[in-house]
Amino acid sequence: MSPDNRKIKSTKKRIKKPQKERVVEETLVPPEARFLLSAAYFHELPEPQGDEFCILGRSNVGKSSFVNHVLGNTTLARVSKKPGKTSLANYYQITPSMVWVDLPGYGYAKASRSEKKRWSQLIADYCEKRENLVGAIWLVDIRHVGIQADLEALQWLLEIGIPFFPVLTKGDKLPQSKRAAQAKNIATRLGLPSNPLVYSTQKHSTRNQFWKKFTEWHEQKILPNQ
Ligand SMILES: Nc1nc2c(ncn2[C@@H]2O[C@H](COP(=O)(O)OP(=O)(O)OP(=O)(O)O)[C@@H](O)[C@H]2O)c(=O)[nH]1
Ligand SMILES: [Mg+2]
Repeated sequence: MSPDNRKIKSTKKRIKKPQKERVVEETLVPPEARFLLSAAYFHELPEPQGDEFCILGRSNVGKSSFVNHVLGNTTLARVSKKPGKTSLANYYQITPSMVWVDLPGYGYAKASRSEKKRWSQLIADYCEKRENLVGAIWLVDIRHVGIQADLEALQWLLEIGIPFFPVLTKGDKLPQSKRAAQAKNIATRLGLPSNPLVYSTQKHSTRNQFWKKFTEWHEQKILPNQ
């Protein structure tokens, strides 16, 4: 083999096959939210300012965990394994023009009678009378379809005409292979026009998906419940 031939051979070795194009998902940085205040009664709510969204759902469905995860800050809301942890309307400034309110959960039977009464009054007053309420982020546990308390909440949301953005929580508690079918099943059972977003605090990609869909919804490009 001549020296020239050797050179050609080694050059050939260095030529790499073109790499397959990899789709890298864009990571959205969540807004830097901060806790504002807590209110136990409607008359304690702050002056309306900006667009307000509430986080609504059964007790223990994962509302406060969702707030922390989707905003990338575990110090914002208090979370507990036991239902009934959030007993006040907790206000968070999300952007200069947007506020979220983490509400107590509905459907918790074991709270005292007076507490249950105050919670349901607070939720009802808030959703029915709050003038700058733009919509509810409505959380439903992906494993529990058609629980009476959720069906009643849905009926009520429709009656009072609050736009709502449905989110299925605890997605990781179902095998991946069953999640999409369950989302479809829930959409059918609840009469939703599209499959709700499946969320999991164990999966960072769901945060991205939420912000993408929620922003579209907020900008009124897509209304998930209409
Ligand atoms: N595996 C899993 N657990 C979750 C998820 N979201 C919430 N949890 C758990 O569910 C439990 C209840 O969560 P919270 O966020 O306190 O629920 P909540 O709806 O705010 O409850 P209340 O304040 O009592 O109305 C906690 O043990 C959380 O760790 C999730 O996506 N996956
Ligand atoms: Mg809570």
